[in-house]
Amino acid sequence: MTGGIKAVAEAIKNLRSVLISTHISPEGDAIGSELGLALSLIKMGKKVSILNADPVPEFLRFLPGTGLIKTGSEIPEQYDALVVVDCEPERTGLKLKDAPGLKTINIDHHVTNPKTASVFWINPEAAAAGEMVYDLLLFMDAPIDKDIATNLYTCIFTDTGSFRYTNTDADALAKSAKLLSYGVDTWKIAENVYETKSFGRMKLLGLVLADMEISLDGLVAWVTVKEEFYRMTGTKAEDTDGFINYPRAVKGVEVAVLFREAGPNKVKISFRSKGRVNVSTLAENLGGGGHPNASGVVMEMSLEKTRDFVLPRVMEHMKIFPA
Ligand SMILES: [Mn+2]
Repeated sequence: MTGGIKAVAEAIKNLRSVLISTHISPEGDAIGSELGLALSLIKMGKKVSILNADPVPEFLRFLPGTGLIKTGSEIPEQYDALVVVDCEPERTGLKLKDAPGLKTINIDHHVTNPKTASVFWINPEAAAAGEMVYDLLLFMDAPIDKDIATNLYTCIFTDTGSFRYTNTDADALAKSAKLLSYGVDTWKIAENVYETKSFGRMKLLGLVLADMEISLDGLVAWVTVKEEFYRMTGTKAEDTDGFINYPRAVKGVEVAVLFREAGPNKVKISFRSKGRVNVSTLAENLGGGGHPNASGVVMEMSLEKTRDFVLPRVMEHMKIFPA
């Protein structure tokens, strides 16, 4: 195993054909990194395919090159290497065991990456995997044009939460600025990412927010998605994506909880912290897991019983953290 930008650049330079993939449930950084890399490698004369286990979310289909992305998990045989971006090879959902001899090259910014690829470059300092792809293309003196820059800018734009999260540093902004100089249409990206929600999703959000509750001390706010809400608004579970951000956005709230009914005796719970309370230990104590600021657990109980069981434990957990 070897690592670093130089090792990855050298490995990619020598490839004639490349298969690119990313994690299941891909978001902006995952798709943008794949496409930015793919479009540049194609310009270099390489044979490139992209294979993802899950389809491209609709709001990202405006990205240049999305037509190159195929959906499936069977790895075709004729490629020199598999390049995985924004996660480790194991999280692609591809049947890696069926291609044991395949060389893997990994570009990722997650500190949790297990470094299992043949060649890897892991940089947790990078705001997005797309920022790393940009560094790599510059390092390799590879082609960059408006389409490639549009993909890579979208990576940084989405993974920083539109330049709001703590990973928004001078580097991320400087590189975003350079990418914009290729003529990227920033409003087109923002509009597709943030202003293409369905009417039903907005009605669903209305139902969910109408019943938002908050603890007496104002530190914990929670929302509940009942299954009947989907029928009332013509929506699906995936339409609740991002709803947890609303209780967290309440002034004074440190921890937000989302209860989502997923069957008669099944509730999916998400926890989000503003940064001062570690919610990963909270989820672990309930049998789940996650990160310090974002975690979750699935409970096999009715919605009411789940809330009665979990909320006192959240309040108890808050006592560990001095105000
Ligand atoms: Mn990412």
